[in-house]
Amino acid sequence: MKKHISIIGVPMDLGQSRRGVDMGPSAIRYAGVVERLEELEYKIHDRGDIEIGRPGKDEHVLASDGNLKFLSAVSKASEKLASAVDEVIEEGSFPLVFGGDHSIAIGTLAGVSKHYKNLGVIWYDAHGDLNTADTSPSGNIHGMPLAVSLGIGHPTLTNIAGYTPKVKPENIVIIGARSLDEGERVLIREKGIKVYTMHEIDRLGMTKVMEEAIDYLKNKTDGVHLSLDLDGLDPSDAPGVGTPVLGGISYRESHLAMEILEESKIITSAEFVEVNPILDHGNSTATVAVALMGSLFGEKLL
Ligand code: 6HN
Ligand code: MN
Ligand code: MN
Ligand code: MN
Repeated sequence: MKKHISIIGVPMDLGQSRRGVDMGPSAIRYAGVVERLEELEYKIHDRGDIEIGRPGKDEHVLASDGNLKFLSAVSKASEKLASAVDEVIEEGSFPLVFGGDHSIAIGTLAGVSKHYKNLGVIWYDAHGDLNTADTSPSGNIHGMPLAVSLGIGHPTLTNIAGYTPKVKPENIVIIGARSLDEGERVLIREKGIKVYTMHEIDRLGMTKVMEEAIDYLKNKTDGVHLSLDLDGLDPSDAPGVGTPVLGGISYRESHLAMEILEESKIITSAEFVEVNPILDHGNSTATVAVALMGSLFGEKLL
């Protein structure tokens, strides 16, 4: 019997400051994701896009809560996304979410986590996304979703889907970090969050990093969500992102990471975020995202 994947697009750009990332889901579809995954042993159900409310002309100010830009629009979209993801899991299908900026992980994790006692999270990203309104240098909610999922942050965000927290610090692995704000460093130390920075990736190699990450999560979790921010990759391989950071993970290393995850069979949900076709060279970043999904779902050359 074919396994089922359900695609949910989230054209969200209000979690950060550079317009265009709302077109990420279209760019990823245009890069041929459905056809690519259909080649594998999967039946694909594309549920289309979540509707994102557009804030009115004056609402930038109204919708801001101190240092949280567009709090109300982001919260509303997160609730809708959480319900959609919840439904997909109820149906026995694999949720595959396309961003949109990384603030959407708040909704994805809210929908996923209620189905697991001990959800693991692999956060593949140049950033920690562990800010709160108090520590954020930007007020952009896309820099906060991992903190929010730990139950740290504005209650409107931490209580999406009516419960908190979504994930325990000991069930998180961050991979690819090379840009952390001071408050994020403090939180990582305080909570003992496992982080493979670029230093460990260079030093140990991606194979060892992934094997360690899988060993770390395997026995203590009953499901693992992959949250892959395309800016985890080096900007030379993934230029179409809003907050690029030099010195990132290569396409080859990422491809290998996805293959190792596929072999481990631990991944139970996934999202690919921050593809911004306006900032891209051609549609290369969406194309990379689709190639990585191919590897994650078992594409083999021979
Ligand atoms: N992302 N740490 C910076 C901030 O504004 O909080 C950058 C966050 C980037 C978030 O790429 O998903
Ligand atoms: Mn991110
Ligand atoms: Mn990032
Ligand atoms: Mn390297």
